[in-house]
Amino acid sequence: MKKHIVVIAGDGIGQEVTTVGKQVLDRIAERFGHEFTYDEALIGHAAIEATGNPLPEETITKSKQSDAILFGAVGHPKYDNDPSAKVRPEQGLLGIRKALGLYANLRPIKLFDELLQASSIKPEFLQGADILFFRELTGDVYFGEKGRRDDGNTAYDLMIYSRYEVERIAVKAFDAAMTRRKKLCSVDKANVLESSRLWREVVQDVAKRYPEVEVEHQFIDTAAMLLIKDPRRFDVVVTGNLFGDILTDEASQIAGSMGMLASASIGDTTGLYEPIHGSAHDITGKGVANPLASVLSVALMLEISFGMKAEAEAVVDAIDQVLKAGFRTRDIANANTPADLILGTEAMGKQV
Ligand code: GGG
Repeated sequence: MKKHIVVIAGDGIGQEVTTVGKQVLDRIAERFGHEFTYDEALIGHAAIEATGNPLPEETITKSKQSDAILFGAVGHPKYDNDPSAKVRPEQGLLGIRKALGLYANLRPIKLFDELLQASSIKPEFLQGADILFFRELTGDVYFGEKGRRDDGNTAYDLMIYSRYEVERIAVKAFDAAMTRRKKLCSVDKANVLESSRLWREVVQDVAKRYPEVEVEHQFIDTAAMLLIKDPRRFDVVVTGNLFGDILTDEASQIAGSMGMLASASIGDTTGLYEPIHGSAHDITGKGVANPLASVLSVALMLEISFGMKAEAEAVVDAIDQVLKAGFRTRDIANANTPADLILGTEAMGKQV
């Protein structure tokens, strides 16, 4: 099969980890007889530096014309200490999701057996945990009206959802639940927020079409607690943009590290595949970033966008074998890991 992939490495460790992701794609092409061609495009701080715009038009055009997007990360510390900056790297990521209609963000929480000890959670509460998050990606406070009033002394971000937006992500989540353990947890804050009351109402409506799926509704605060207390109770979790952003960072600790969590953003057009981690400028250029989230994102791309299930399994199996052989990047190593098995980004990529 021939596929054209746009690589948008972005900022910080985005460059390092997508390089490994691309190497894994090349290896898959070689092993399975495919032809993958690539193009590169700018986003985030890198794009601001080059063009003044965090999401150049060319990046959108190239992305729309591709079969899939391999994405790295966006962000730069200089903006964190400058809250008044009008142009920010993150606008690139939010903008491309909106421009491509990528409303569903799938975040699988996969715990490799070998990493049971790497997790912050006790192994006895963890073994067998397997959760698929659906984070809504193009609505909520991220896209609602925002601004300042009272001479800048009052700020607001409107939390807004329409029935249509909730319904389409709910359908995706229910469809996925039907292929898994047929359990779905919808997370909201319906005891306080009107947008959450609509969210719950719509999920309840959609649930009627899926009588085989066992549905529960949890408030975000309870869900955050249950995720640590009893992660195995969850199968598919569907939630809004803000709650999903926060909850999946928390859930990454089930998998041992943020560096292990991949994501697929899907919707109306080309799928975008990226690690859930950000640009991590504290370790940029040191060659120590964990590339496995990027590699797992490649596995999602192969399966979801290209329908290459065997190829995706080969990638996940390769990671499994590398971990079984004892290799670790430093974020998933512990005090007992022999120093010669702690690898940098490039070396870990080569092992995979
Ligand atoms: N690879 C994910 C990434 O770059 N995250 C940084 C970021 O801006 N995240 C905001 C979001 O995911 O909504």
